[in-house]
Amino acid sequence: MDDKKLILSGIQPTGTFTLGNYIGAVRNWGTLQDEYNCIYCVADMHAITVRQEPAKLRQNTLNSYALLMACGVDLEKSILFIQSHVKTHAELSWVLGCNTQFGELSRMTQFKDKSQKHADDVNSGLFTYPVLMAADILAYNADLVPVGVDQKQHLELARNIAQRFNQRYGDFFKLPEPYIPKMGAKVMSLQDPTKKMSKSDENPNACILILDDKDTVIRKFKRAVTDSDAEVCFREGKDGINNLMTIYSVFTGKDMDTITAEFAGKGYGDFKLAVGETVADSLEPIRTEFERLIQDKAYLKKCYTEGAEKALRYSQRVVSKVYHKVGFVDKG
Ligand code: ATP
Ligand code: LTN
Repeated sequence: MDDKKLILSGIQPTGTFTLGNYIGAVRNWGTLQDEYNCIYCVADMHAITVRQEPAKLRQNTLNSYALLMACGVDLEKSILFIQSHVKTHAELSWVLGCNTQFGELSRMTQFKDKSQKHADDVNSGLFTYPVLMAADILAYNADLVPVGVDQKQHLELARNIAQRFNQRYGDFFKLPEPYIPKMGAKVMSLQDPTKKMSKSDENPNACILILDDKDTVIRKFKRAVTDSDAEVCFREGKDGINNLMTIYSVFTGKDMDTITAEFAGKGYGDFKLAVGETVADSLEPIRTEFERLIQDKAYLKKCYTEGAEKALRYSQRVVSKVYHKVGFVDKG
């Protein structure tokens, strides 16, 4: 490869992507492709840390793959694959797990949250999941990892694991840096703007799904929880309005002062409608492209098969060196 920096990221196929996933992560995956070499995966192995219905997981995985393409991941420029198709991730994960402390994993806030939420199934995969995520990144010796702010702690752990490995076995891994967008790194729920917008929210009005149609998008924005004064301005304590302004700003490129001026003297109703229409119009081409791609199963299969071959070739070189470094006998 050339001397461009390498980007790696993943997303779980646990449902349809939300506007939070799109703004915080996936949208940037497309825009980074010219400046960097990019490798992206649908993290289906991560998804089974919580119970999944097998047929649904398979469907969600294919949908996620097609949706990433529809969101702008270009297979001429980037590698896009399904995580379980590339065995090096699990192989490296074992070695990295032997270089990760129980205490470090116990401190992961997502583990604490998810083990409370799924108290009947606190399985060891849920606990060691950040090690697999570190393996996803380190198997390619990636420089940068575009994610939303909620993944920052996992990324710090990946750096610590890499550093520990380097101390024990000699300098080898790069220390991956998070790439977190300045705007929209944490899109909030439309129903409770103190909480992150999340795929797994039970309230369907709390999140915009990328595949929602125009009327649905507008309806959800109209119902968004705001506050009792009527000024569209970005200020502490106005969580709902701040969130809507951030979303509007991301799609229009307008800064907060410009948005305030645009809606001076108008009510929240006008503002919510404008945000809804802007978002719906921006998502429309994605929905159309997704509908086209998901029909063509043969083409999708060709894409993810080639993606996995490229990813395997790349990561195999790294993982073979790791195996040698830790003292495994080289294969003939
Ligand atoms: P789940 O509810 O199943 O935990 P999720 O919606 O949190 O799912 P993930 O698959 O965990 O989504 O995240 C995929 C990517 O989207 C990650 O990079 C994550 O940081 C980012 N992301 C998720 N939610 C948001 C949000 N509300 N705002 C910005 N980025 C987000
Ligand atoms: N754990 C992440 C998804 C994910 C990821 C990765 C992100 C899996 N592997 C590698 C960045 C790099 C999540 O749940 N959002």
